[in-house]
Amino acid sequence: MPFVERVFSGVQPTGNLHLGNYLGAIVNFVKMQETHNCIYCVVDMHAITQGLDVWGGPAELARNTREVTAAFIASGIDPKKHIVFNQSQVSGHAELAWIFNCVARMGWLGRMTQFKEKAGKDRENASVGLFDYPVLMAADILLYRATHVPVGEDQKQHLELSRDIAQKFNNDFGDSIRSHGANDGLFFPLPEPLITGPATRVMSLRDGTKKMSKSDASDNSRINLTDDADTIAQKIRKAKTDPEPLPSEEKGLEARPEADNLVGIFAALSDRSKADVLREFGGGQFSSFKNALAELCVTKLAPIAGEMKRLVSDPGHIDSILNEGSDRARAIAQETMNRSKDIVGFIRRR
Ligand code: AQP
Repeated sequence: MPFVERVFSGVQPTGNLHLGNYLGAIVNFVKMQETHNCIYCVVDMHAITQGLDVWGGPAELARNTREVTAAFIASGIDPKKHIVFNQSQVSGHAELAWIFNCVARMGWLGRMTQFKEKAGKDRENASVGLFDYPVLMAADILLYRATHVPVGEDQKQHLELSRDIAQKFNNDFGDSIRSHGANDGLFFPLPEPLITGPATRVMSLRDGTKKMSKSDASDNSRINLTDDADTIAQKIRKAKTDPEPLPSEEKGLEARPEADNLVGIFAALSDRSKADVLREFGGGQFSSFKNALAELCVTKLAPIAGEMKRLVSDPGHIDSILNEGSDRARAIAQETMNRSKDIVGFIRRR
């Protein structure tokens, strides 16, 4: 592989960070730090792609940006060893997205299920940014020529699009890439999605067929990273289940989405497999399993909530982390932009 391995991923500052974001993404961000150079981004430019009513306006955006940064750090991301920053501080994201806009095809974007879901029936009224979201995401990743991207299951299709864009850029500009020194004609890597663990798609606590989501109108559908111990315990107790006892084997979770979801959450939080969890709780009633799950959630999440609270109470400190991270990110981004511009044929000041 001709590329140095590098990890990139992002989280939108759209409020209500939840257990799905934590288990599907942030936990894996933390793990990847042991083996890779990592860049973790608060993607504030993505956050404004929906209506103001969704992202909440300027004051809310800044507050949420600091809160996601605090969640990264409270969960164990080290901003000294790795890079933590907010997207809008590095102009290369928007610049590379423009080049990629001219590489990506309308048909590719038209197939994106997240756009279809978020735009709903009123597509004419959706922002151009929402349609273009996956192209900006490709630029986020490839600006750092990242090779690995830890994400939840819902982002798989967008990652495939990033790979298509990288591949088409390499093909379209192959001769120019070679004439600028890359003999193999490859400038961008095809980034690999890392979708790992037993909770890559955490489902709503009210409906096991729906993804746990920041924008769900029911707060009881999700566990927010900022929830206190009582709220967490109450939400788990109220979580929808079915009347059957828990099965003893994983096969018994098929067609039981709520049970499957709760067992998956338990497994992910305790770093065990679902089979192992069922060996302990199989055959028992949901009530005792829920008590154990509530206790586990509180043990794992309450310290994070406490640390987040402490960190957001000092916005100056958070901003200095973001500024420093942005400086380091910009240095890498600048190199990619210079080379991309040369490859495309844009004249630049030398
Ligand atoms: N339910 C989930 N299970 C597992 N992983 C999830 N992720 C999101 N929801 C789940 C992962 O979290 C990372 C950051 O996601 P994002 O900032 O792009 O947020 P999102 O996907 O927009 O979050 P929501 O809650 O799904 O928002 P809305 O309500 O707007 O639809 C990503 O890696 C994502 O896969």
